[in-house]
Amino acid sequence: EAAILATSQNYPIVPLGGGQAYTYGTAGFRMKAELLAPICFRVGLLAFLRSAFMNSQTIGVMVTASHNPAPDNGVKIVDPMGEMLEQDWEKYATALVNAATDQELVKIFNRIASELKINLKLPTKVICGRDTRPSGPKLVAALTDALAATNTEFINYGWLTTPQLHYLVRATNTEGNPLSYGKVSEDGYYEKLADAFIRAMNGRKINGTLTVDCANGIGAPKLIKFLKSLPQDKVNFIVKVVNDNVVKPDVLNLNCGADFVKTKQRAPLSPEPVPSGRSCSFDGDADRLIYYWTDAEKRFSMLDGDRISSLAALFLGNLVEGAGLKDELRIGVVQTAYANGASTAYISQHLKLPVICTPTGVKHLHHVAQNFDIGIYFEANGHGTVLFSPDALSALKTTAPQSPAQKDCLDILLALSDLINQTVGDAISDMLLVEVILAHKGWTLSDWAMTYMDLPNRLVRIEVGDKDLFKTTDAERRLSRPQGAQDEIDNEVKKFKNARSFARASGTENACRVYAEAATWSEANELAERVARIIE
Ligand code: 16G
Ligand code: ZN
Repeated sequence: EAAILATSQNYPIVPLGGGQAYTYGTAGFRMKAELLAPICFRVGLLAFLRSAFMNSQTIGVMVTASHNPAPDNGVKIVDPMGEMLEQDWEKYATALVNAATDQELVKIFNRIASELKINLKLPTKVICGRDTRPSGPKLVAALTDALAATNTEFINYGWLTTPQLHYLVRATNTEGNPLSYGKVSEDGYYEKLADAFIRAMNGRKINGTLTVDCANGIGAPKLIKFLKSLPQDKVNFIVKVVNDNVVKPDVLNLNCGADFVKTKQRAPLSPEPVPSGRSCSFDGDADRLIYYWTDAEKRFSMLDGDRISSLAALFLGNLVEGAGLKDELRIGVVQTAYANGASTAYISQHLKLPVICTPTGVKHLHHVAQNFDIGIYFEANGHGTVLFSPDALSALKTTAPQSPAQKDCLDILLALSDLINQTVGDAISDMLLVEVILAHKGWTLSDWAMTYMDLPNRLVRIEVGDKDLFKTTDAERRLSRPQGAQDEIDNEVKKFKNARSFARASGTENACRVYAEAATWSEANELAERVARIIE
């Protein structure tokens, strides 16, 4: 306690004028990096409490601002199984961070400990990683000070992708037990992926070169390490890594990366696209993935998170059928309101799989996906993964194949359960999944795109005085506040064919977002603008 008080003096919290408070949002605390050191110090205190509360299990802390501009940064906590911090605890994070003085901080710290009956004498352990932002080391130093003040064992892994940190947290907590998630090292992560990738390929060949835009972020050095660890005699995977400049801080996420490609619906400004070449983009912390190509006439086509989700649903559904487990394993897909209506129709009507819609934010999708034996979840922005339940894993391991074809299906499914990150969306792992599926099907990106036609759509960002006036229900698809607004939206939607539109408050900035889709581009635009006028 004395140690916390003493160290805390070095990290005075900067009050956010106007009666505003810091909040642990969808992506932890995220803002201009200058404000973050005291927040990281306090998040360190919470990580200590969480580790003690979870009976000495290891907790993760990731310092990143993902796809946001280079001057921003952020910090979030990872729970023992590699999942996002349990939602019930977000309020404790918010309470600690908003304590006005050092004394009040200690008071809140003690109050949380006694409220949750946390034994503060237990050994505790925290591991951390950070992206390539230059503000990272200072923020990790603040975290280190908090962990020293609480006598917490601490490993700083330095540069990691967000999903690598999630991997390491789970691997640390399962080390030496039958549910071991893999070796507790960055190399262990590459080994696990490389081995699973080769098994999942099952001798198939990959066509042509894949160009990977790494958003000038952490994905670049990590992807290069992965490729070095891949035995080239076992799989011919030719990758060209571009936008890999992690030395010049201001180019991070600038005119490139998954968020740029998805929101601008265009290829990165550089390099010049190879006509009809296969490309994909990661975001700044390598947990999002978007595929695309540009044809000889310079027409751009994109395959986003909804496309990855429906591709995975198609492939996994066929494998489960081939493995003879169709009646045993429940496959389902989880999306948000942003999912293109054509993808929802394809999955539910054509693939005949259940689709559930949840509010935005990975934590919501992840928890719903866990209710399936094979739960596929992706946000349209390219963040997502596929979760295998313990029942699914044991069925795959214990089913005795009656034919070589059935054995192949079982083997490939098991390989995919190792290849696909079970903790969080992972651009490297998801990219390998897509490459496996395309290789098995012998598909180009345009074959993949032909599975269905996306509905034209438009997303608009609207500055509002107070976004908290906007409240939603029905997984963010309807506004419950302000009163009457939803009726007005319904009224506009009615005037268009195949149309859908919704408005929601952003969870990451003080703005509202309006999404609209309709039968044609001009109608989607028109509808988005009309709904935007209702919100303004
Ligand atoms: C966060 C979420 C992302 C979501 C985005 C929505 C995580 C790890 N990240 O970045 O999944 O799509 O917020 O932002 O959950 P918005 O609320 O500003 O639209
Ligand atoms: Zn990200």
